[in-house]
Amino acid sequence: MQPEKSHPLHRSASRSVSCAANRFDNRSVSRAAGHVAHRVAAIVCFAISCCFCFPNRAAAAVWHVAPDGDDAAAGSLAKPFATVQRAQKAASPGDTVYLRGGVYKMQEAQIARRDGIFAYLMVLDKSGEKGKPITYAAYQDEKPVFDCTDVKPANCRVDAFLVSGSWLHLRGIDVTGVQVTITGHTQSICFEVHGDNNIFERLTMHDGQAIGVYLARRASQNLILNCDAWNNWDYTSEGGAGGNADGFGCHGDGAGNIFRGCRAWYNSDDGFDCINQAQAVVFEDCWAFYNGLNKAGKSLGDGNGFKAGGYGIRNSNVPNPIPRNTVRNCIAVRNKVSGFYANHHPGGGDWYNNSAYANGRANYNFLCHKPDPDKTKRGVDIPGAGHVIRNNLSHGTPPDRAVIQLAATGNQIDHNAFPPGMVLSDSDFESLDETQLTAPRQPGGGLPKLTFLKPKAGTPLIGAGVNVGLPFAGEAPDIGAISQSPEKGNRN
Ligand SMILES: [Ca+2]
Ligand SMILES: [Ca+2]
Repeated sequence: MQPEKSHPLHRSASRSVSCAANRFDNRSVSRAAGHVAHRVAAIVCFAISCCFCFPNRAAAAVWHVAPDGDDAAAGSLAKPFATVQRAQKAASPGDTVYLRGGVYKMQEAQIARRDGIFAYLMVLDKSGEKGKPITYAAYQDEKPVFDCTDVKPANCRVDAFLVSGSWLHLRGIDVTGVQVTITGHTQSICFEVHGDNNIFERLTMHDGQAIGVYLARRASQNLILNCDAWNNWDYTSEGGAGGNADGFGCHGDGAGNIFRGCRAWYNSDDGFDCINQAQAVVFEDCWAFYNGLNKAGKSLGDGNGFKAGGYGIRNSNVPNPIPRNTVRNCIAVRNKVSGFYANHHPGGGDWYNNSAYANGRANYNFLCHKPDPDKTKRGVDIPGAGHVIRNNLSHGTPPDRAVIQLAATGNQIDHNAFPPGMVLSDSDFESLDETQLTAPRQPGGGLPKLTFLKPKAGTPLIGAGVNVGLPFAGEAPDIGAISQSPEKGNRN
């Protein structure tokens, strides 16, 4: 078995053999000659060392996996492996594993690890290193599809991928059909993440019963970039209520996780959910729409666009300090219940430059919770405080549903387009064509360009915001997630 380029381990072996040979040869020469010979040998040995001891990072190995591959093959482009697990065995930090396009029809016999009720179909537990990630990427513009429809281990929670390794970069992988086999409370997951410093890019997770990307345990410093999760509904469990399939979830105790440029729609529970996240998380340039519903419009689970908080209804295990989450440049449209939701969070959050349109109960809902003083029973719901709310817009709901459950004092609220201070009309926007939200991504994976919810020139939204630390051109940023001028403070 040979990779396409020399493997670092092979190069180390060459070095030790060469140096041992030089030491042996020097024994038989005279002292004077030996001195010269020793110097020559030292130079030769050093030269060999330079060639073989310090592998050039650019020479990292490349491996290939294909649906018609063979795990006994070399893993080359011409003779690819069949499975991700085999490629992981071969890969070292700095290496790239290319996944050829086509359907990988996963089977129950391929489950890599079982642990109690958990069945992990593929486990990425070998880490890269800082500056030398192991990359698992779609080959060129091909589309590797991991179809998990046939993987139905009885009474198990199913993960398509468990990523417990760190310094990994996954790009361009499609996961579909992940199953739920438990009829009570449970969840299945497309990508469960326990590691740190990973990048999850251009992953697509759809038409299954599972959560898309789910960060848990010590997962920290992960970037979830330009991923899409749609049409996920856990119809097998809890009578089909659909209360567990979110698009994206962050529920660990690690810091520094960022969701950027991701879309979630028609997921049966919420679009983005960090109810159990103990350290601050950032959602930016993300879109959530039609969550809590299925394509036919059936009402399913919770149905919030961004459930950006939690803990408040608990009497124990509330993190200290309470995490302060950030939601910026995000869009929430026609989610069943709330577009942007604080979800009983006991502290405030930072909400900048978001746009909410026509969400079912409210565009913005800052509901908080006052615990029971004796902590023996559920406390009472109260309006939220501690928030900083700037440059956001609300449209498409009755005025009394634009912003709800916000305390009259204790928040910093300014430069928003909220009624009654500013009531927008349809004519303030270039377009209200929601179909733009599901348009194909740009070639590099960026979100499609929108005229939907984009303020028209001359409207009161232009230049009416305040500097919140995001880039903008001109005197002041625009209000909302989509700027009239692309360079004016958002990346959409
Ligand atoms: Ca739920
Ligand atoms: Ca949820």
